[in-house]
Amino acid sequence: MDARQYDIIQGETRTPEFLAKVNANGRIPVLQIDSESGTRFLPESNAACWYLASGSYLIPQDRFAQADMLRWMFFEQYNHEPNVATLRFWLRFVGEANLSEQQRAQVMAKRMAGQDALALMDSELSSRKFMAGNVVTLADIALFPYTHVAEEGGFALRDYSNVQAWIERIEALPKFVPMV
Ligand SMILES: N[C@@H](CCC(=O)N[C@@H](CS)C(=O)NCC(=O)O)C(=O)O
Repeated sequence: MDARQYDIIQGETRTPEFLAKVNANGRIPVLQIDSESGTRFLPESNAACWYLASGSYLIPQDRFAQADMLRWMFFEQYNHEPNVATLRFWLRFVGEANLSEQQRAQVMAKRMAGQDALALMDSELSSRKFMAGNVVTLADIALFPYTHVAEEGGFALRDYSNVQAWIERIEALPKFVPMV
């Protein structure tokens, strides 16, 4: 699978061409699907993950288990990513000194909401191995990336020992591929 990088700091996802052809929402990641009937683009990371994992062991068959897994994927989008990932982006890539006044005003609220999200994960992970049960699912795939680098956004992972153990469990999975 080939990957194309876009520089979001330079606004490469906001060009008229990107908006018209790839994602009218101006954001990455976007999965490009080429088939005989043409090329289609699928924005939204969790939609792309669902497409790729469809039919695999990463999506439980049981109706409740599947919905419960989706619950954690919605949590990732609503409670986790906008706080944990956004703060990391602001602090690590934009730089604290370069934040706009509007961004600066949101830092404290995002820090508290991000801590709440990590604390909820930590308490849920006290009774099971993975986010949606004792087997790995797409919910873990959705939540792992920004959780394991949360320190880069100023979150102290040592405060969440069950989350730390879960990170180690995921990194020990046979087909785990580290992010570069
Ligand atoms: N809900 C979306 C979030 C996508 C998103 O916010 N992407 C950011 C980078 S992580 C982006 O492309 N920002 C560029 C911009 O807003 O111009 C997903 O999970 O795919």
